[in-house]
Amino acid sequence: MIGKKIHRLSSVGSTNDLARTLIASGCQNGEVIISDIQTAGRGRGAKEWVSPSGGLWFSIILFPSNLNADKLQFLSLIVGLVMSKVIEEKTGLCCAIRWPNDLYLKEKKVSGVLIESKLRLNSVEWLIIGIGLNLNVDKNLLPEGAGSIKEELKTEIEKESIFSALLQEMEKAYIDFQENSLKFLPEIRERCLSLGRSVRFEINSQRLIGEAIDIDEKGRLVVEAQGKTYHLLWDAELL
Ligand code: BT5
Repeated sequence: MIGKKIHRLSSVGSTNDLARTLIASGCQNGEVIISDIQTAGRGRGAKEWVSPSGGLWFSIILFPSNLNADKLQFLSLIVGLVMSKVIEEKTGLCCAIRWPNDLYLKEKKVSGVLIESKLRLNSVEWLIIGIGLNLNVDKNLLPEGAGSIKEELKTEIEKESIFSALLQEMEKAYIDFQENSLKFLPEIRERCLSLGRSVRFEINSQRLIGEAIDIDEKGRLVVEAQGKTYHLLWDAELL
């Protein structure tokens, strides 16, 4: 189902934006948009996602039949898990999940996930999973703090084989996720670099420093700070 129809472009503003246009004009469950470059790639909020040539920039459109909005937070972590496992299988590199939506390779961000959705009451009418992976990207084209798979391996990886493996594994994980999202939790915890680390975060306009101790069954980051326990939602910003 995922990737049965793939829209391939050499350039687009944002694959997530094009996905929205396709949804508005009528498209099928599982359609995918991939582009060689994005001229207006987006992260969360108003943040820019730098998307030069060599990267893997794509979006998956899904129309879930019965998905509660509360589960979306978890989906972002599952996408990170799938990415981490496919990259490891194809390249031998072990990327860690940085809660809630990043992949890190040796302290450098190599991937980000942007999930956007439309809700009807508390159920998800559609969702777009936007994925960016700095695969064969030159370091000098990336922002400070970013890394790429190519820079680490000192060689290029065939993009198409990673892309098709990601679509395949994403489909399997999405089916499992709808049945039982909790089965992914142990592996997510294992690969999550945020756990056991000190985190700075903002809550109710207050800046706090605490220790991330767990990811709960809703995908929230559990942090202890100043004798209290906080369960952070995915729009929380780790500072
Ligand atoms: C993300 O946002 O990490 C989600 C990125 C999702 C990108 C995909 S590409 C396909 C689809 N179409 C889109 O338009 N978007 C999705 P966030 O957690 O808000 O992180 C954004 C921050 O990451 C920026 O403020 C930069 O600091 C940093 N950044 C920007 N470009 C980067 C890159 N290529 N690699 C690593 N870090 C980057």
